[in-house]
Amino acid sequence: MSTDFIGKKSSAAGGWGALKSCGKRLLQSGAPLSGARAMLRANQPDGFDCPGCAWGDPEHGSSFEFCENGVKAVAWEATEKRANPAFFAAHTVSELRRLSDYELELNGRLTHPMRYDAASDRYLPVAWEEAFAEIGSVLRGLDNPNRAEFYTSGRASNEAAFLYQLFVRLYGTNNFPDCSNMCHEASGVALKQAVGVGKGTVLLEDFEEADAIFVIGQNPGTNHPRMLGDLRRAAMRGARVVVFNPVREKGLERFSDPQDKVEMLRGGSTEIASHYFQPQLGGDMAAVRGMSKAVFAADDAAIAAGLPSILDQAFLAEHAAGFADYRAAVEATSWADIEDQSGLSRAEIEQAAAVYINAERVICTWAMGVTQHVHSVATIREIANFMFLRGNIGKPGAGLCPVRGHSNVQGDRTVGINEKPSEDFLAALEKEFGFAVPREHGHNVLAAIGAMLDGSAQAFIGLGGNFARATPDSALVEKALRHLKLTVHIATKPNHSHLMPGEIAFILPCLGRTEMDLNVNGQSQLISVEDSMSMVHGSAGINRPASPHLLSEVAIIAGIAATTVGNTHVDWGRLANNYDRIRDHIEATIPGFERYNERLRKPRGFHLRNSAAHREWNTTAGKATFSSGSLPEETVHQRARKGGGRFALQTFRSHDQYNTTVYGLDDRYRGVYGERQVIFINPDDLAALGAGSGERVDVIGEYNDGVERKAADFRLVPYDIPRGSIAGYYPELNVLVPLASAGEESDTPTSKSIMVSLRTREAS
Ligand SMILES: Nc1nc2c(c(=O)[nH]1)N[C@H]1C(S)=C(S)[C@@H](COP(=O)(O)OP(=O)(O)OC[C@H]3O[C@@H](n4cnc5c(=O)[nH]c(N)nc54)[C@H](O)[C@@H]3O)O[C@H]1N2
Ligand SMILES: Nc1nc2c(c(=O)[nH]1)N[C@H]1C(S)=C(S)[C@@H](COP(=O)(O)OP(=O)(O)OC[C@H]3O[C@@H](n4cnc5c(=O)[nH]c(N)nc54)[C@H](O)[C@@H]3O)O[C@H]1N2
Ligand SMILES: [Mo]
Repeated sequence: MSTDFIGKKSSAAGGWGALKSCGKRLLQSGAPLSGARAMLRANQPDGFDCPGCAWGDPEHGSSFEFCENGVKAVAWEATEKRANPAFFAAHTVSELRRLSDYELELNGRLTHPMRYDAASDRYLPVAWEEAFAEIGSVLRGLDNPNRAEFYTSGRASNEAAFLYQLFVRLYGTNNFPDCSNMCHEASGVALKQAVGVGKGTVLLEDFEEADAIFVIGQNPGTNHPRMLGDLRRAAMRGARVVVFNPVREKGLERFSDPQDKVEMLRGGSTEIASHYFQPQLGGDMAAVRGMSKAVFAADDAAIAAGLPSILDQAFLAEHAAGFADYRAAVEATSWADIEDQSGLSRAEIEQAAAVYINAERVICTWAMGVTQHVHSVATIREIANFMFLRGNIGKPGAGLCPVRGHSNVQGDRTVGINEKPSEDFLAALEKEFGFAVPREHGHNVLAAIGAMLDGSAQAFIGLGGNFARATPDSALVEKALRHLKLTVHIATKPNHSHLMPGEIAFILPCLGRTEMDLNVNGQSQLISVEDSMSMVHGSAGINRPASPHLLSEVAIIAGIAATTVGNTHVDWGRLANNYDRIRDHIEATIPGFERYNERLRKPRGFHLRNSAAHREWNTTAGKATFSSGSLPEETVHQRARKGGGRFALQTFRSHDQYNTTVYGLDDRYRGVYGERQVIFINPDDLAALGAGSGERVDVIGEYNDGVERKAADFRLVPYDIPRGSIAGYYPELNVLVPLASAGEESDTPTSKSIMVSLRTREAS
């Protein structure tokens, strides 16, 4: 394979490049001073939780961990630019729709509540009270509460999310489409089945004790940069880091820590991955099963040689269910099938298994490269199976670690954002607030889109996020939103979802995480969030609000709730005025939040107990439960390979974006500058296409539902990625993600398994 890949030309991840990029972003945000000041207080005991990713915060070392992309997230919010009424007066909504996501958000922070005026095709300022009254009146007027969809994006605090779900359930529905439906849903579903709790089982401290860390389908260098610090420390003390990723991601190869002065001055860097395997898209279940097969073979050999078993027999006997069936399923899977589906050779898989066997304590982390496929739930079950073999759960230095996306997506779920709530939780709500809670399951993201498309949904309320751009088949979703009777977006910056107004439409501007949240008496309010390690901690902004007209998310929800459901069961204003009272209700209804208000104010907050980490199994079998299904019949890569010039496409993030928020047009680690319309492709595939590097193509959707899907004019970039698999950026490629393709049991759009073909521009 050719070695002249763009990604390999530049040096290690992090380092001076990271510092340079931060400086640039701070200057561009127009807020170098408040941005820099704010940055110093991110993830500090007395500061705010970083609005970037959901990686945990260290206990020791008081200095905050430098994170390039955390700085960008903070600076982006602390911008001095304003999307104020003058901005909206100067542009019709149709004009604004022609801007890219990047150009749109560059206009800065929203300052006033705005209402859409169809006659002038513009958003005009509106008084808060008027907005609340009209929203309440439309919602009250719907003939059925299930006709409204209440979306949540994972930045909302525990307090805002709890109040939101309380309001929505009082209103009468469980329609909670949530960003996690597009994200880690499969992890929640699979882990619940396997270990009885849909969350990760490790703490940050476990990374200090692990002998091996498997990182599957995740790009922490860009998306969880602080995790690189933990991986680097692990690598430096000799732990093995085993990566499975079709793409050679630089942050996983070498990392130069901007906080390490010696490393910075010497221009040095630390090798992160001791082993880097490049499976085909969707090939991870086969790869993991292959490792289990190698573990069983090694175990047989050990026993034949009169040596002790290499399996954790005590764990299997005492804690596990379904082991014999799993072993039989693995034995029934041939190496030929494993190699074919994973795209890895038996030798490579055996090498990875050897690392596992030689480690006493193993952590496995994963993210979107695992969760956004058709077979994600089965794959995560397989990861759990593999980890059970040597008891790698519920002991120090070992465990399962789905690395969450949005900074509070996990917390939002914990406090009740769930379209299929548990009976225990509903009963607790009923008892605490004295109203009849709706029991009927509600809509997730795909069901909500379905309801909007078939006309049964009439209202959409978005607590943050960019629903229209983050979801699949963006063209269809746009149409669906515009047919609604009511659209309401609670947001910090303008985005494309706001430009698809329903008949009555509002944009309601809220405070960001970095800003001081003062109640009507001028007292500062604290919010709280939960990270990927189930640590719950407080967060208080320090910046002056972007506009005096902003309200907190909590206050906005309380305002809508009061006009929609009234104050009989809940005194919304009283709760909005003191978040401690909201937390008292959380404590009364959700296990694990005892003495919430007190413990929240401890420097690092508190840990929500994870039963599986204590080897208590709340599963049907009451044990750590093996699954024993067969491998997927066919993955997207296997189907694409059958001919017709088709490829398996994944959509991932560049280094300069936060989901649909595009900070800049560079992707430094992958060597792409000033553009986002690119497709990464193996050089041999490029040659086979008869195309040169830099050639422009249209990407054509090949999903078999008769819908024409096309993303026009993308530049081909040769890259270190297996033949047949290609990659490009989300959200530009969301027009190609079919609504009809969803994960089995998770219903997650399959953003990493898209079948496409490439058409050179002349031919189109
Ligand atoms: N700076 C920044 N931070 C973020 C975000 C952001 O956009 N910007 N987004 C946040 C959110 S919401 C989330 S969910 C996380 C996302 O964090 P990630 O999951 O790291 O996000 P992606 O960029 O989608 O990267 C997926 C990785 O999986 C690999 N991959 C794709 N398909 C496969 C496969 O089939 N098998 C394997 N083994 N690997 C595969 C890709 O090559 C890529 O390296 O990050 C969070 N943090
Ligand atoms: N093709 C493809 N599609 C994907 C993915 C993929 O990998 N590929 N990833 C999926 C994943 S993992 C996720 S999580 C979703 C993300 O989906 P969303 O969470 O819906 O999208 P974001 O881009 O994070 O939302 C950005 C907007 O949130 C608003 N915002 C920012 N901060 C705040 C705040 O503090 N409060 C409020 N109220 N609003 C705020 C701003 O107005 C900003 O424009 O996208 C999914 N879609
Ligand atoms: Mo996410």
